[in-house]
Parts: sequence; structure tokens; C-alpha cells
Amino acid sequence: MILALDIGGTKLAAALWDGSQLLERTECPTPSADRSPHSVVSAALELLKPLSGQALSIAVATTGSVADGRVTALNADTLQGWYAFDLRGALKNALDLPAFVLNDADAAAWGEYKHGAGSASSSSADSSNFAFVTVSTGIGGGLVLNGQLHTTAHGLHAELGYTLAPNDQPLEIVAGGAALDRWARARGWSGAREIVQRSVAGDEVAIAKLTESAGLVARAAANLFVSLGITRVAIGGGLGLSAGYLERVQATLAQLGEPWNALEVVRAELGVDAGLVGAAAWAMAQQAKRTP
Ligand code: BMX
Repeated sequence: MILALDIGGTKLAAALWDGSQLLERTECPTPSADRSPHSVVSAALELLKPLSGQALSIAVATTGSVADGRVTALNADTLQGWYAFDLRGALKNALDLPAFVLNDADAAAWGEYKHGAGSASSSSADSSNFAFVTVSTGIGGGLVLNGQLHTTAHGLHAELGYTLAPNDQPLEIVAGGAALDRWARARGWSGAREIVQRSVAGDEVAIAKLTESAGLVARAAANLFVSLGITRVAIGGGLGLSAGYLERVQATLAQLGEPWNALEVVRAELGVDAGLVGAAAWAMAQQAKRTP
């Protein structure tokens, strides 16, 4: 049994992975006032406590760039003071278990590739060049290239939220969930969720805002298609999975026409659990490599 933990900008989730399914899934909000390593790890350990007795190792999907188990926040609004923080060491020491750490979107890309929208059973088309895009608090990406999860020693890769929007701002600062929250509150609305609710009810201002966000995400995906030969992209994350978002990404690609409209964009099949599944499946494979 593998203990899986997902550290996101909005919530922490944990579960046990038995090789084919998540068991005893639990979650809590990410601490909001203090998002330092100490505060977030303490909250995560509380969440893991009831599950950790049954596990042989811990697998983590975390927001932030990850190099050799160390986490660096690109967006200080999401995690504060995380600079090369040794998350793997901290969890290994606290739980006395081997620990494996991946970026959340990298983990989700692997989860969807092995068990969800990128798996062979999900479509007859070849998906060995596959991407996952999370549109959540921030915007993250993960790549599977020629059937292998793409990672780098320095940790900075597939960070789609840090590709540049046309106004030279990072994509997530314009189009991510936190950006939409801020925009909504400035209008006196409660947050990004209200934008989605209003768009469903036909509010044109809300529809335009979501269409702008989805349009920018569609262009980032289109660039993966022509630059890396990615043929299928799964969209996940709280905002990415919200009503109408995927359809707006697809509509933008259709409007862009050839060659970009050949990119297949689908809903993440594992929903918000893609990171948990992917981190656990990845850790299981790494452990199998170590113990032949
Ligand atoms: C940010 C960045 C990415 C992450 C993405 C989605 C930080 C802390 N995170 O772009 O590494 O993959 O957000 O993360 O800089 P989420 O927290 O929105 O799920």
C-alpha cells in the first residue's frame, strides 16, 4: 500500500493506493494564513496520521517546481517561503517511510497516462505524447513524451502557468483560478466559482472572462502540439473541470483551424484525484526498479 498526498494551492488530499484504486481518501483546506513549509507540512502530517500505519512508502504530488525532492514555489501566493525546501527529507523523517515527490501536474500527467484519459483503453489513437494541464489555483502542466514522464534535474519544465501570455505576464497570473478570484472580488462577486455560476446562467461578462481564460489555455496547449508533438491534452483542476471550460478550450482550437485543430483536448478522467493516482503509481514503479 502506498500513501499518497496531494499538496495544492487550495486543498491537501491524501489516500492509500493499492495498485489500482484509492482508498480512505480524505482532504482538508491548505492553510491559508500561513503557507510556509512548516505550516503546510504540519497540516499534511495531521491528515496523513490515520492512514500512515498501513503504508510502505509515501508518494507526493505538490504544487511548485520539484528537483530531487526539493520544492520551490514559483508563485508566492500559493506557497510562501518554499525555496528548495526538502519536502522529501521532511516527510521521510516524520513518517519513517521512503518518500517520492513530483510536481502536481507532472504526477497527474502520469496518472492520466497510466490510468485515465491518456491510457490506451481510453482511445484507440496513439497517446504516447500526452500532456495534462491543471487549471486550478495556478496553471500547471505535465508532459509524457514517447511514453516517459518528462522530468528535469533542475525541476523547471512544463510549467505552463509560467509560459507568457500576450501581455508578457505569466499565463496563470492572467488566466488561473487565483487571478479569476481576484477579478471576481474586485467586481463584488464571491470568487471564481461565481464567475462559473453566472456563466451557466448566461451572464455575458462572466462568459467573456471564462472564454478569455480558456482561450489562453487553448493556445498554450496548441503550442505543445506544434512544438513537442503532443497529440492529446487532458484538462483538469477545479476551474478546468468546471462547467463549460473544456468546451471553450475546444472551441478556441476549432476556431484556430489547421494545424492546431487536430489537437485532441479531453476532460481529465481521474478528476481532482489525478495527482494522487499519478504520484502513487510513479512511486510504485520507482520502488520496483530499486528492488529487482
Ligand atoms: C503554479 C506552480 C506549479 C503548479 C501549478 C498548479 C507554485 C507553487 N506552483 O503554476 O508548480 O503545478 O501552479 O498548482 O508556484 P495548483 O496549486 O494550482 O494545483
